[in-house]
Order: sequence, then structure tokens, then C-alpha cells
Amino acid sequence: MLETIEVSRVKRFAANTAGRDFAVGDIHGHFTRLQAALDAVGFDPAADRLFSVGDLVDRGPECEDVIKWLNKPWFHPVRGNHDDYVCRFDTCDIGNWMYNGGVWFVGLPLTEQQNYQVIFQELPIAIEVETAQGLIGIVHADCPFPSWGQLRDELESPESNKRLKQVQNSCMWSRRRFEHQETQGVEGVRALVVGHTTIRSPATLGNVIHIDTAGWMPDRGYFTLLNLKTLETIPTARPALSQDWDWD
Ligand SMILES: [Mn+2]
Repeated sequence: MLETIEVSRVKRFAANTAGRDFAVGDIHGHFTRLQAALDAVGFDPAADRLFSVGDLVDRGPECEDVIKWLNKPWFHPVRGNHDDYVCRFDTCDIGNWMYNGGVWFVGLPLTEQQNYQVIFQELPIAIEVETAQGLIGIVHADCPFPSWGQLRDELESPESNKRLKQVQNSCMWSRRRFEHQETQGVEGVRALVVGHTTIRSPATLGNVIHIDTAGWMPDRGYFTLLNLKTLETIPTARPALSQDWDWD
């Protein structure tokens, strides 16, 4: 596979000269539905790569399949706020996590929980992918700075643990940009790809592309795949869904 340079919180990928690169929104334990979306674009595991905005687990029925997916050499997720619960399972507010879909984890044997924790702690907060047209940034929820370079610096060389925690939490939790419909975008990247905020169809604010079209909500959503070279989304139009009326 292509060479990667791994640092603790930001993972860089060289351009994919062999195949296509896609990004997908929040998965939440729906890997069968994700595979169907990949099949629909003729995803080639020998050449193509799939980047994920994280939230791999909670809520859906196939959370434990995540280990199988993390072992696929072409699957590259960042850490979402739900993945971060796994990283902090022994110190987080378990009641709050269970309320938000963490029930699958709570009943696992302690050694298995610890195994998940070790694996999930390797998930980077940010990914950057080179394309012929420029660098693509990926975080779960938001880049809390006007430039990608500043985010990279803050994650790689934080001035304090407190500051790092704030920055990471913004990357994983913030809905500020979408709620305020901010269009100034992020300097230093061709595009920033995010999930976390569930939307009816993909939305672009400046150069920030929101792709969580709720593939993890049966009947209400679908998986959008974003081609990182062309920035085209697939499917190109929202498919007919049985509970379309359920959206605001
Ligand atoms: Mn999320």
C-alpha cells in the first residue's frame, strides 16, 4: 500500500496513484449498509481507499464488526466523539454514553473493553490526504481555526494538555460552523470534510463539505461517498426513502 507517515494525532496520506479515494460520513455500527454503498461505486479494495469522518460505533447493530474494518488496509478513519467514548470508557460518564448508544460496549468483558480502548486510541484526530488538486483535510466535526496549518500545529505541538483537550473536543464535537452557516472556510486545504451533524443532503460551506447524510438511520438516511479527487458526491441525488417526512 501507499506510504503513510504516522504521528500521534494527525495522519498524512500521499496521493493515491493506484485508484480512487472516497470519504464517508458517520457509520455508527452499520457496516453492512456501508458495504452496500461501496459496492454501488464498484469500490476496489486493491486500489481504492475509504476515509471515514469517524463515529464508527454506537447506535447500530454491528458495532463489534469495527475491529474487522479497522484491519482493512484501505480503511482510514479519524476519531469521532463516539469513538472517543471508547478511548475514555474507564473515566467517562457511562450513563451518558449508554443514553447515546454505548449499550453494546458496557456488557463486554473488561479485557475486551481494554482491547477496544487500545485500538481506538490509535485513531487520529485529523487526517490529511494529498490529491493532484490539493490537500484534503478530514476531521469528525470541525476545524476550530481559520487555517489547517494551525490545527496541525496545535495537535502536533500543543502548548498544554488543557489546550490540546479543548482543540480535540472542538474537532470531535463542535457544530458551530454549521449552526452559524459560516462560509469563510479553512485556509491551507482544498477542502475540509466533516460529519457529525446529520443533514438531509451533502452541504458545502466555503470549502467545508458536510457529508453525514445519516447512512446509519435506516429508512431516514443514506451513505454519501465523496470522491476526494473530483469532490463529487455519490449518489448524486437523494434516494427515495420511506420516512422522508421525518425531517424538518
Ligand atoms: Mn458525532
